[in-house]
Amino acid sequence: MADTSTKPQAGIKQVLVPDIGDYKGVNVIEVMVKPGDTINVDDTLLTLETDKAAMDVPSPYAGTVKELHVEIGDKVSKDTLILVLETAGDTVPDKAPEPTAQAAAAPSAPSTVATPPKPAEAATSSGGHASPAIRRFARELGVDIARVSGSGTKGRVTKEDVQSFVKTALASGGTGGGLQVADMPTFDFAKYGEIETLPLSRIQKISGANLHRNWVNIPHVTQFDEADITDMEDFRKQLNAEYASQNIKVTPLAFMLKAAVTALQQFPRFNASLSGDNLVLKRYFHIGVAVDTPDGLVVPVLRDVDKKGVVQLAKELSEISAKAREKKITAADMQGGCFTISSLGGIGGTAFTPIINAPEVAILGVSRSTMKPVYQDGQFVPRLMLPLSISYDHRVIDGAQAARFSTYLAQVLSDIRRLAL
Ligand code: CAO
Repeated sequence: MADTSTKPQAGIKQVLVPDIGDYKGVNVIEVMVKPGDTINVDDTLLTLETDKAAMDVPSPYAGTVKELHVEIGDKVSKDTLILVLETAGDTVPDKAPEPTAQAAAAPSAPSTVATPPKPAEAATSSGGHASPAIRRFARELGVDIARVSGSGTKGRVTKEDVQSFVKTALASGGTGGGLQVADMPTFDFAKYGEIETLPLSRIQKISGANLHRNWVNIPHVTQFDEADITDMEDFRKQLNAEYASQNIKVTPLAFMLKAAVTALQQFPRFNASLSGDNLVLKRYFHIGVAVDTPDGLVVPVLRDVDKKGVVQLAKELSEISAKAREKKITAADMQGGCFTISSLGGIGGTAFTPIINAPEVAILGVSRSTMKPVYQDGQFVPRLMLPLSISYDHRVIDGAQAARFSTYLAQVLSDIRRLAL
C-alpha cells in the first residue's frame, strides 16, 4: 500500500496557510493564482505581510486551482484554507509548505525560509518595496525593482507595476531614457521627536511641481559674474530723491530689467523657446519677476520692458509685487514671459542657482551688492559689486555665449549709458 504521507495521489487537495510562526491575522497582499490556473510545486500562491516583513506561500502540490478562498486584504492565520487544488498525479513529491520571507526593502536578497522578521524600518522606508515573488518576477525580466513605483498598499510594487514599468521602458525604446527613478521613501519623523505638519499652499503645490519639472527636464548650467554698480547706485539714489514726492521708489531691480532687455537684444538666443526641433526667437521683451509672497513664489510678467523707462518700470514693479502679495495676481499676469529675473538682493546672499522658468531658456539671479576692493589702475579702490547668476538651458545656449551674455550684462550695469545704445 502506498505511503500517502510522502507520495500524493491524483485528486482534490486543500492547501492551507502553513506555520507562519507566532503571527495571526496576517494581511494577504498579493494573490498570484486564480481558479483554472495550472501550477507547479513551489509556485507562489500568495504573499502575506506582517508589519515587519513579507513572505510568500508556495504551493506544496502541482495541479489545477479549482477554488480560491482568499483575496487581497483578507487576514489569515495558520491553517486558513487558501485554495482547493486538483492534483495532477502521483509523480509530484509531496512536501510541507514553508513560507519564504524577506525584508521588503532588501532589493536583491534571495528568498529564504521564514526567519524572525527584520525591523520595520527596513520593510517600510525604502523604494522597491515588494514581495519575494514580485522581486523574482522582476529579476526574471531584468528589472531593477528599486526603479519601479509601487501602486499597492503602502507603496508596495505589484506584478502590474513591474509589467507597466517594462511596457514604458519598451515604449521609450528600451534605451533607459525617461526618468525611471524610484519614488522618494516616506518616513515616520514622529518616531524621532516632536513634529508639526503644515499643508503646502496651493501656490507651493503648483510652483513646486513646475520647478521640479523644469529642474529635471532642462540641462541647467549657471554662469556667475559681478557687475560694478557704483555709478548706477549713485544715479539710483539721485532718482529716488527726485521721485520721492511721487512716492516712487527705484530699486536696483528696475535697472536690472532694462539691462537684461539690452542684453537679450544683443543675444537673441536668450530671448527664445525650444519648440520641437525649432528655436522660436521672440521679438518682444516681456520679463517675469520672481516675487516672494507669504503663500509662496509667483512670477508676474512686466510687458514690453524695452519700451519703458526705469522709473516707469519701478512703478510697475511695486504695483505688481503688491498685487502678488495681496493674492490678486491672475493667471494672465503670469503668462507670456521671455526671461525671468529672480532678485534676492534685498535679502542677502552672494550667489545662487535659479531654476529656469520654462519655456524660457534663461534666468537671471541677483544677489546682494557689497563694497569690495577692486584693483584698478595700479591700486585697490572700493567699488559696489553686484553678484549675477545666470542659469541657462544648455541645449540652446553654449557656455561661451553665456559668458558673453553675462559679461555684456555686467558692462551695461557698470555703465548705464549703454542702456541708451
Ligand atoms: N543689492 C543690495 N540691495 C538691494 C538689492 C541688491 N541686489 N536689491 C534690492 N536691494 C535693496 C533695495 O534697494 C531696498 O533697499 P531700501 O529699502 O534701503 O531702499 C531693499 O533691498 C528691499 O528691496 P525690495 O526687495 O523691496 O525691492 P526689489 O525691487 O529689489 O525686489 C521683489 C522686489 C518683488 C523682487 C522682491 O521683494 C522679492 O520678492 N524678492 C524675492 C524673489 C525671490 O523669492 N526669488 C527667489 C526665487 S527662487 O529662485
